[in-house]
Amino acid sequence: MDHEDDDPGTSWNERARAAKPDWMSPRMAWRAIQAGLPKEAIISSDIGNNCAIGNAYPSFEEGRKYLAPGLFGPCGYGLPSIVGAKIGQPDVPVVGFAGDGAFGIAVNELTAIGRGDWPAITQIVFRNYQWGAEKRNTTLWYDDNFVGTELDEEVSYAGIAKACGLQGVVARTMDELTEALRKAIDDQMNHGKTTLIEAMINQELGEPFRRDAMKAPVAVAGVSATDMAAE
Ligand SMILES: Cc1ncc(C[n+]2csc(CCOP(=O)(O)OP(=O)(O)O)c2C)c(N)n1
Ligand SMILES: [Mg+2]
Repeated sequence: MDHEDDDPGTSWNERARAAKPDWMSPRMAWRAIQAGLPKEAIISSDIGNNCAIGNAYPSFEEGRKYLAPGLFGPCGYGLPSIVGAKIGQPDVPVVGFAGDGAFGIAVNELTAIGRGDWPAITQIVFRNYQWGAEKRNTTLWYDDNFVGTELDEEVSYAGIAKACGLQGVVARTMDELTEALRKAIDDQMNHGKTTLIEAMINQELGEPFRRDAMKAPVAVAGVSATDMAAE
C-alpha cells in the first residue's frame, strides 16, 4: 500500500498526490526507512500524522526499543527523547522521528547537542510543510476545508542542522532516504557525527487520531441576535 484513502466527500489525498506526483508518499518514506534501519536500533516517535502512520512499520526483537509521547501527546518529543536514549545506551544506534511542525517545537535543541561530549544521534524529519494531523481533522470536520495548517516552504531543517555544526541531508527519493539513513548510522556509530535527514514527502494524510470525534459543530440553542436585549 503506497497511498492514503479519501473519506467520501473529500479529495485532499487525491489532490495532494496530483500536486507532487514525483514526491514520496508517507508510506514510501517509511518503507525506505525500514530498509536502512538497524534491527537493534532504539527509535523515538513524535505526535503527528506521519509518525502515526509509521507505527505500523517497525518491528522489534527485544524490549525497550521504542520511545513514544504517550497519552499526553506533546509535539516536540522525538528529538529530545532520542538524545536521552543515546546518553543512556551509547553503544546502540538511535534514530529519532518527527513531523516538520512538531520538530519546529524542539529545533532549538540542535544548537546544544553538537557540543563536545554530547553523543551523536540520527534524526529524521518528515517534511510535508504542514501540521498534517490538524489538517486531517479539519478536512473531515469542515467538508474538505482547512485553515492555519501551512508551514513556511523557505525553511530548510537540513540547513539549520548544518548551521549548528551538524550534518544536514535532504532525501527526495526512497533510494536517497535509505542511503542517507545507512550513512547517518555509520557516521553516528563510527565517526561520532550527528545527522538530520529531511525526508521530502507529499501532503497525503492517513487516519485521524480520533475518528469518533469527527463531527461538525452544530448550533445547540438556536439563539438569535434579535433575542438580545439592549441594557
Ligand atoms: C505541544 C503540542 N502542541 C500542539 C499539539 C496538537 N497537534 C497534534 S499533531 C499536530 C500536528 C503535527 O504536525 P507535524 O509535526 O508536521 O506532523 P504531520 O502531522 O504533518 O506528520 C499538532 C499541532 C500537540 N499534540 N502538542
Ligand atoms: Mg508536517
